[in-house]
Amino acid sequence: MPNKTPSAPRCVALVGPYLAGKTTLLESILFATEAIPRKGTAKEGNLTGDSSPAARARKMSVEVNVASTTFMGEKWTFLDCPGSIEFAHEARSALMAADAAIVVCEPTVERAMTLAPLLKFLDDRQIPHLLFLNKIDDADIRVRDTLAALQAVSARPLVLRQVPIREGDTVTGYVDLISERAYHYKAGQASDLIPMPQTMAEREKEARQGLLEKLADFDDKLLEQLLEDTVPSKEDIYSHLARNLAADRIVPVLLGAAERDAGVRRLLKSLRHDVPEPSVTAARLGLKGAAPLAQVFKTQHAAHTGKVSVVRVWQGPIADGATLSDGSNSAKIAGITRLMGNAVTKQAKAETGDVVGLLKLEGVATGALLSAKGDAAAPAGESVGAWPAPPQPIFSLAVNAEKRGDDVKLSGALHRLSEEDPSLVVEHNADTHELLLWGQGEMHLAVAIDRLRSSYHVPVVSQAPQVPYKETIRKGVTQHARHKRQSGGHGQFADIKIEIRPLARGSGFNFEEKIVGGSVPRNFIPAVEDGVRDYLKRGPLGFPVVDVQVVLFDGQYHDVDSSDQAFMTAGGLGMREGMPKCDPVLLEPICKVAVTVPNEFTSRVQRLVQTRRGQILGYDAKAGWPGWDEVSAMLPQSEMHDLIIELRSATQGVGTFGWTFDHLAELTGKPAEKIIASRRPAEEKAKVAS
Ligand SMILES: Nc1nc2c(ncn2[C@@H]2O[C@H](COP(=O)(O)OP(=O)(O)OP(=O)(O)O)[C@@H](O)[C@H]2O)c(=O)[nH]1
Ligand SMILES: [Mg+2]
Repeated sequence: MPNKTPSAPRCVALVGPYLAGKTTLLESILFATEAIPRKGTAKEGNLTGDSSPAARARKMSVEVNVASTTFMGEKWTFLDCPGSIEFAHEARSALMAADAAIVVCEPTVERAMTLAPLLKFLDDRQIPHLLFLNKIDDADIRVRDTLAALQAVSARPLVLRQVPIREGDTVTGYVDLISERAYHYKAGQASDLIPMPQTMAEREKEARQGLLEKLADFDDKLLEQLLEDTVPSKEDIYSHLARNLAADRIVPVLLGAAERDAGVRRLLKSLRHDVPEPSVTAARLGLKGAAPLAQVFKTQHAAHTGKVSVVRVWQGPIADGATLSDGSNSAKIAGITRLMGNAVTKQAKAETGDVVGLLKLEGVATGALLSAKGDAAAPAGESVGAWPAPPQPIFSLAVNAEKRGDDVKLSGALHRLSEEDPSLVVEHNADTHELLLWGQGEMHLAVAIDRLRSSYHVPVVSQAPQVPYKETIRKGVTQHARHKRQSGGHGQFADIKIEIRPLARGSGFNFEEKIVGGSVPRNFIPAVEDGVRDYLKRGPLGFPVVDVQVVLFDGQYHDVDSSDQAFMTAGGLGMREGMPKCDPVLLEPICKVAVTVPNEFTSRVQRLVQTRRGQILGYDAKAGWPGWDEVSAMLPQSEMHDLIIELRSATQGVGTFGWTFDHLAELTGKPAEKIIASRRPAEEKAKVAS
């Protein structure tokens, strides 16, 4: 029994690897708690979660699904999170609002690794979590082998709470290790209590002892009892479990098959016992402030309601029409909605513990801690309650509106998309003049691009972005340029002598003048510089020019015909004639990358980097990540576009990388020729061909 009836609704996030069965589990929970009359299935595409067109089309979750229900008189909200690593930020944001998490995973040894980044996040944030070993109906390996593989990636001890009963190849029920009762699964219903099968007695004793020993690691009294062979009471064991789970010291493991409703009611009962109340969670997160206090963990824009800020209410009540502030923006709530998959219903107020949508809080972002006066202190820095920063973008596409006139609409829509999902970043690249959409991978961007079309009615075309190549020169030249034109009235006259010189890599551009005796009058000198700078946008190879110095050292002028315009033209002319003689060379951007992988993949990653013209700088154990390495390398940016795709496929999806631009390096020979030819404008290509 729970020690006391919780005073407020609790919230649990369903997380875990891609396709482990989280949305199916949500459906089963809603069915078991009679929130829905019949279950949908992933196959039919009618689950309560995944009701958006994007999720249905892809048969996967692409955002958090929110649904509330009541179990044994207590209120619950479940946050069914997407499993794909590309939507991890969405899941992490939801985890910040939850009192506990259920990590749904499949009983496989090979894919245990895919849980590591998630478990690390949960432990770093001290989020109480239990494991639900789903698809136990399909499991062809022993639970203890799965558990051993999972233990290898969990910093906290896994505590098995049930052992499976097998009949032939299938798991048909379980023995609960605390009550020591045996149950037989029954589709769509609570499991049947059955007599303990004789074959199970030994396994049950051994597993129960294992459970007690793990709990005894955190309690001297229990340890003493075990040493004296005293059997602790059921109530004692329950309270040890609840206490250690709440403190994220242990990870209880339950078994089941969501699709058959097997083990789901048992799971709900243990949530009921063990999940901390919202006040405990708020204290863990360090969220302080007078009521009302709420935090936004998701932002949506819906056609019929406008902006929806989905919040966890840490201290209620919050009434419709109230004004809330995050400290810099305050906004009036224009409606409170209760969410159930895609269905929303209005309500007048929200209470402590609730998860609701607050409408039209303009200016308020995901992560914002809202209070009446905006004086609630949001935790920062290293604290467990600090809002998680979005991951660094690692994959990008250049996007264009399909229709020319849609450009303004597109930038508005992109702004909203990145407000909904801060792991989507929009960049106007100054070098390539492309509009870039950055995110976590192909699927992440494909879903965003779908949304542009379906929700914002801006169809876009996308392609791999251009690499911002540059060019420079390898030797200097002295160049004379004269611009002279006589055409009726005023003529134009400007004459300059310049020296063009290469500069050290990374110097950029430098203009100097060494005019003596006024051969070029002071007031015209800036015009010469303007003409030179204008030329630098596109050098002889067709790329922006860097690391060049131009010295204006002599020239001539005419009292009447000289002008700024004439000297500017002369500046450009001098460059156009001089630069091709300076041995121009292509420069390619090189990035410093730090690839993070489990160390069993380290050598594979090193080879991968090398085949991409990368230069390995070294590798080391990743700080704070036992069993993981960080491989540092210099990698040409042109090799980075699809790096994440290959890296994930080589590392069971868990490898990732961080990157920063490092330097420009000369690129010569065939690869350079190919790039230069491909960037030549169409008209020039035609000229070359004829
Ligand atoms: N055999 C079996 N299959 C299951 C069970 N639960 C879910 N599945 C199947 O697993 C697949 C994935 O189920 P989902 O519920 O969509 O998985 P998910 O974890 O929500 O997936 P993402 O949100 O995309 O990460 C579907 O084909 C389900 O039918 C189960 O208990 N047993
Ligand atoms: Mg799902």
